[in-house]
Amino acid sequence: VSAVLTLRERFVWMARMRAFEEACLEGAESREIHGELHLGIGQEAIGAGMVGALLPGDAVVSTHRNHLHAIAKGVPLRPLLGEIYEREAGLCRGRGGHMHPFDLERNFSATGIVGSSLGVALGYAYASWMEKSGAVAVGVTGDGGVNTGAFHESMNIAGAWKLPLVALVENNGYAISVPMEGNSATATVAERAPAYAAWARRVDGTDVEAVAEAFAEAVQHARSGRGPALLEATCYRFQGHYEGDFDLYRPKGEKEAALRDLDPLARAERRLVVLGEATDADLAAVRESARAEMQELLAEIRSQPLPDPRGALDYVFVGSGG
Ligand SMILES: Cc1ncc(C[n+]2csc(CCOP(=O)(O)OP(=O)(O)O)c2C)c(N)n1
Repeated sequence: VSAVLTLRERFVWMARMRAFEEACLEGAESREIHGELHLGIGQEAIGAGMVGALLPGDAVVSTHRNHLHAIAKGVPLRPLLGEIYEREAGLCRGRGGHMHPFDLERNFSATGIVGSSLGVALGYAYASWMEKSGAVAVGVTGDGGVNTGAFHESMNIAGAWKLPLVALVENNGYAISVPMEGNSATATVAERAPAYAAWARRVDGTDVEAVAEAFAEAVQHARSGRGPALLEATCYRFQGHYEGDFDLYRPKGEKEAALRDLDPLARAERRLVVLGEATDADLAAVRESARAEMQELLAEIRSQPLPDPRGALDYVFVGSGG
């Protein structure tokens, strides 16, 4: 179905994803980006693990923390970053912003309503079944989102009707400040799968090869008509919940340990060096070139105009503007 990527190729994707997120971080610090900004730094192995597994007709519906999934689905970086920087030339002409990138051509969307990505993805999955298109819908959510009614309802119907839905759960340990054990009746999300007649796997979401393998299998299962797949990928969120979060809820030393052991880029680098597939200098050059690419893009976007405030409602409602 999909071209299999090498570890080195996936590392390049992760480096570009990290640099993309850092380019966004810059906009939060300079206050060029308004509102809450949720970054996926630390979660790049999930985004990069998705690359290559989906067909153009497949859909991805993401969350408030959506940039890496958009990149994985093939949304071009220029309009994506332009949208996050609220530019008229952005993906949604600057009206959606960071939380609501929407790309009809690439079947990518996101919602800030926690858990509801699953319901939207379920709609795509139902359409695929009705039209016999063979398309799969991926609904992304977090360890918090899986406790919403929308998640249970969507998974149940997908199981009952054997719809091609993949629930991709990024378990980064916290829902804002609440750890998984504070709001989940089960220790893992994957163990809920039998209640939905779903295929399930729990994978180390900081190991890009493990994610790639498990995600491809989840997609294949959903596409085969055997019902939904539930893939739980564990990881660690290195930034605050959003940029501006006081970040006072983590036990002492936890983040430092995670930075040492669970950084997906560092993990891939160590493996590439051990396998003799890259040197430290090669890998540093990959990171540097990703940073240069994003800085160049950012400079271009900064020179672009913001939308005219008089057009704030254009393109927002059917028949308004455009
Ligand atoms: C229905 C709904 N309730 C509450 C919120 C506020 N909120 C935004 S993000 C978030 C936590 C989400 O946690 P999780 O699903 O684990 O995703 P993460 O932020 O860790 O990626 C909450 C409660 C919301 N956006 N939507």
